[in-house]
Amino acid sequence: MNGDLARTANCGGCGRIVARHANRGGIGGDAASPPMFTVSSPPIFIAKACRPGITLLVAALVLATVAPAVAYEEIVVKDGGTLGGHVKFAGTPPTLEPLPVNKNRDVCGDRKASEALVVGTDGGVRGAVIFLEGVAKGKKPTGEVLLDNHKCLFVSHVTATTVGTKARVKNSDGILHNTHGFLAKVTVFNLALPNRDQMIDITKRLTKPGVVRVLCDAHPHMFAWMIVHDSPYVAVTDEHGVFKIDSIPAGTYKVTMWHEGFRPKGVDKDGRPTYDEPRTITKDVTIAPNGAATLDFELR
Ligand SMILES: [Cu+2]
Repeated sequence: MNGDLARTANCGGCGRIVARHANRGGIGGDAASPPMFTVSSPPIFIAKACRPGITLLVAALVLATVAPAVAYEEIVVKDGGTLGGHVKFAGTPPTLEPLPVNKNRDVCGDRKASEALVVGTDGGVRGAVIFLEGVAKGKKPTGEVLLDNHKCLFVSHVTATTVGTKARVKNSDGILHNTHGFLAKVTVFNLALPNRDQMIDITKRLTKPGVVRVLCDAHPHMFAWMIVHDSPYVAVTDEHGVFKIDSIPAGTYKVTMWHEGFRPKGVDKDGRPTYDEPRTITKDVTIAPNGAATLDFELR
């Protein structure tokens, strides 16, 4: 869904002005990763000329009056609040079949547990992503993401980062992994990692927010998700389903929980396990200055 929403309007018969809403916050987009949220920036008007002089002037005037899309701005957050909570599974979670390993069984073993749904004994769901939508100004991103090919699994199965924040892929195994990331259907990185402890920086590949589906081209049982957000207000739940996001400027926000699909649908032509679509739940929350808000989500 990285395509623009476009509409057209007549311009006195002399041409067309096309209004495009640049989509700067789209996460997901097709069958592989359905729409998750959309932040529409102000429309950008493009003149399509039949009389270039006039239409270009119109375009210039319109552009001068429309604010451009605003990038995330780092500020010192005064009296920021926190948002915490749980993601719990409602009812009895399905038991997922282990995934057969197609090669390198001497290193990987014969099968691996599916991590599409990981529910603890307390009902907490690991690997759900929580994010605040539309935060234009706020804290500086901290930390970095390291996606490790470790014992023929991606560690961690779900990671979250911010556009521009350092992110790397590592191979801790002594066999070839080929880490392949897709944003919708577009490849954003495709890395052959033949050597143990090899590391490749992908920071500059993650230029757009969205859900990056990560596969290993060598091992169909290996898959992961990397959520690239447009602000650092994003967190992944731990093994108890707990999350916490801090230094939030006071205000009211939409908060979305994302979780990958986990109801098995079979395997694709390469033998990769397939599951149903990811889920999202969006709620509103108000963060008071120095406040501590709580939001819980239920997955079912
Ligand atoms: Cu692999």
